[in-house]
Amino acid sequence: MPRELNPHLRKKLTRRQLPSPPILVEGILSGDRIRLAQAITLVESTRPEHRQLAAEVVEACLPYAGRAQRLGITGVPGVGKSTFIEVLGQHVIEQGHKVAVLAIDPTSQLSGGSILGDKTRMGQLAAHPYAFIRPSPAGSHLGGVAAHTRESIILCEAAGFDLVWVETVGVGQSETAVHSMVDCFLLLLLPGGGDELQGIKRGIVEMADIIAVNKADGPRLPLAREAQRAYQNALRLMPPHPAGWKPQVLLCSAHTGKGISEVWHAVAAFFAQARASGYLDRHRRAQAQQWLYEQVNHELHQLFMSHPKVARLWPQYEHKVVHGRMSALRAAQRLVAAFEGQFNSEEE
Ligand SMILES: Nc1nc2c(ncn2[C@@H]2O[C@H](COP(=O)(O)OP(=O)(O)OP(=O)(O)O)[C@@H](O)[C@H]2O)c(=O)[nH]1
Ligand SMILES: [Mg+2]
Repeated sequence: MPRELNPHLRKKLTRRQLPSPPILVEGILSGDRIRLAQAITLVESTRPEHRQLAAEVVEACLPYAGRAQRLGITGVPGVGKSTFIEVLGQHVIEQGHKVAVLAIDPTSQLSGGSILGDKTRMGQLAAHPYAFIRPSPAGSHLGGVAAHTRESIILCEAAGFDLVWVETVGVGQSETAVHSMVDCFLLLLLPGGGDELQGIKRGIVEMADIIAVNKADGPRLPLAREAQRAYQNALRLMPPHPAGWKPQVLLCSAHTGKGISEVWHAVAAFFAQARASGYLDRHRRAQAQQWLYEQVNHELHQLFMSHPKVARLWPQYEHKVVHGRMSALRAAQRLVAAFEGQFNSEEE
């Protein structure tokens, strides 16, 4: 395996020698992609000393962030997300945009995942000076994904990317997290089949602002049209969109490039409507509130679990709860009391 393509190796190498926050911030603001990548590594780090430095970098970048269009792109494995992003990315760069792609990879923790494939499938885009592609492991904690991806979005915006795309695999819970940090949510579907056959969760369709049936080429075209009709009908039954937007179902082929510019038109139309209706601002404010809430949850959770007394008592209480000798409610109350220093008994 070529060394430079394995992001885990790269991460291990760079993590030890990350530059200081002022150097990172200066680099980010001047559009230096290496500094941006290093800052994201810092933001994703779980080491407590890194959290403080990460907060400093994010804080310094915040005044320069917020102006990008934030687009979530989701779809089941194999639907063609990477291929689609490669093509759409080049399309928007030709129009003068700069695009950052944050790909959340749920498989990467175990196996190195599809990152390797993505890097090669998005080869041209990855090499373009106006593009930045960053695969990130989904991590073990969902709050973590949300928090770190939000921070990474801010860093990308401060680095001058006017388009930030967050890619997820549409099978798990991380879509809800991603939905809470993007302005527009694009769902890629396969030709034919309903939700069950496609393996996507119902809620994900409801979150979509734009649906594109990919692989609408060759013998699959009739099936793609069928899927388009089915989802157009399904969307009619959904409650009205808060932006007054009519979610669209389009056809495209990342292979031939057909329909790709229409998808981009739909994204532009969505942003025009979202801005005009005031939805964009409202949505972002609500997201910021949620961010604070999640961040506090996350920090408290970390603090709680790393508290020495909690760590010591946890196995005892877990054992009792697992064997039905204590309710989870009572055990939780005891652990919280221990955390607050109000409960000293180590055994009962
Ligand atoms: N016929 C056809 N094939 C496509 C199209 N888009 C992608 N593919 C093929 O579908 C396969 C999967 O594409 P990817 O872009 O890797 O899909 P992905 O959604 O990124 O997959 P994961 O990263 O595993 O989640 C590849 O073999 C692509 O060449 C398309 O529009 N038409
Ligand atoms: Mg992919």
